[in-house]
Amino acid sequence: MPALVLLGAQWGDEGKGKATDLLGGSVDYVVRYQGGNNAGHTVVVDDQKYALHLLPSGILSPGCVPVIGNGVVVDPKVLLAELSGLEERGIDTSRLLISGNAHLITPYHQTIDKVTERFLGTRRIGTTGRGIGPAYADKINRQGIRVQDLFDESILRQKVEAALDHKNQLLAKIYNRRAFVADQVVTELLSYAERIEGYVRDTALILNQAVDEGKVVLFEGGQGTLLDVDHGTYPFVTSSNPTAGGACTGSGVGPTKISRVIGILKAYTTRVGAGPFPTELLDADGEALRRIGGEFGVTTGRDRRCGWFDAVIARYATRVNGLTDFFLTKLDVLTGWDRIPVCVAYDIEGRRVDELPYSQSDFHHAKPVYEYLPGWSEDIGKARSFEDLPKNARVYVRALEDLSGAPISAIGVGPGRDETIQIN
Ligand code: 2SA
Ligand code: GDP
Ligand code: MG
Repeated sequence: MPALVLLGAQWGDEGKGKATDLLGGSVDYVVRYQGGNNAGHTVVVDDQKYALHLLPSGILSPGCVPVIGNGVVVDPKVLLAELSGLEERGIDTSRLLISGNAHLITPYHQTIDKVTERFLGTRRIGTTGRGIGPAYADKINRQGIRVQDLFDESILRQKVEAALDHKNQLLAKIYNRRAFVADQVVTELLSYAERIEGYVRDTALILNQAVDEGKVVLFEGGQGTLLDVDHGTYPFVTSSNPTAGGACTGSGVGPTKISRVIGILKAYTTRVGAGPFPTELLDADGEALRRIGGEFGVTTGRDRRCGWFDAVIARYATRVNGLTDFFLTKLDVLTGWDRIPVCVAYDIEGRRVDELPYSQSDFHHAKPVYEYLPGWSEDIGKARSFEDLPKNARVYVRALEDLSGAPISAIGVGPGRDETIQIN
């Protein structure tokens, strides 16, 4: 098992943080390959709750080297605050490695994210407001500032000035905002440089060497498959590639080195922000899933939209990621329903559709075709083997497995590290 990817199979918040942490003990490196502090992973260790945004979950496992790959966008202020927060709680953060090629989120990216959303009004994406999209836009536009730029003041100044030239006009003319002063931005960025420099390495080289030495490298996705800028519900997506291919471009490790791709799959569905969501529940069931499942954003605290399990999405995730297996999470949240609807296909204007439609209009019009599975009322929090689960919970798991197209190798029955069933 030299290198494996663990990613969200739905719209994010499937419980990736816990899953990564669970594997952390047997993993040598945990690598974030995309996104930034828009991610929010909650990990519960010994009744202590940790909310991580930018740092890889592996930071909580003492034997593991956490890595921020080149594909990540790093807000240096947030990075240092998150590191200090963990250090104050006794977590050793000295093992962290950061790619010098990762791009920086600067104060102007955050401002542009917020003003653009405000300007869009009802057409807004519902971003996390962390500057993610504008930072990636600058990267693709070749106007980005990279981590390594922090260590050369003259280059940093040139790049910040070039990046601000056009943005300041945009901010003033379109958004009626004050211009950013390049000098102030440079001074702020330089104030972070010294604390960050010690972590910066050629992470692509280190990771390839690690794989060649037989070390276990885990790539940890942020957000989820349906939020992927290429394969998700565009434009209601994030600006990076959480899907499996992103692990390669975002780290510099080639696809032939990856042998396992695990999709984290919630036993129901949630989404934060705007965009289509066929199984969304706007009734008491949706409210109950939110309350029981604690479905509130880790980063922004926003209510997550909740709905029943959608097997069309799970099958799509299996396909576009080449998933080898699933971890099914939050099965315990479904305890107590008499019967549980599962979306097996869509009805699109009278047609039954079994695969995710590539046409955005079709997807917007998709109505779920439900099959109803019998529920269970027993508390499953103490189950530690598949056989410990009540019969109807086992039926539910097996049905999801059949519908989703890949085996389920673990089941979450609670938020704690040990509240997990490993299968086989
Ligand atoms: P952005 O900020 O540009 O990435 O927003 C674009 C869309 O991506 C969604 N998005 C997310 N969806 C679920 N979870 C995310 N992380 C946080 C969490 C979210 C939070 O783990 O709870 O706290 O609100 C995440 N990050 C981005 C976002 O809602 C937009 O739809
Ligand atoms: P991530 O973004 O995919 O890492 O997920 P989040 O941390 O944003 O959201 C998942 C939430 O579910 C967190 O609060 C976890 O502690 C919690 N969680 C993870 N697995 C389980 C599980 O099996 N059961 C329950 N009840 N909660 C879980
Ligand atoms: Mg999350």
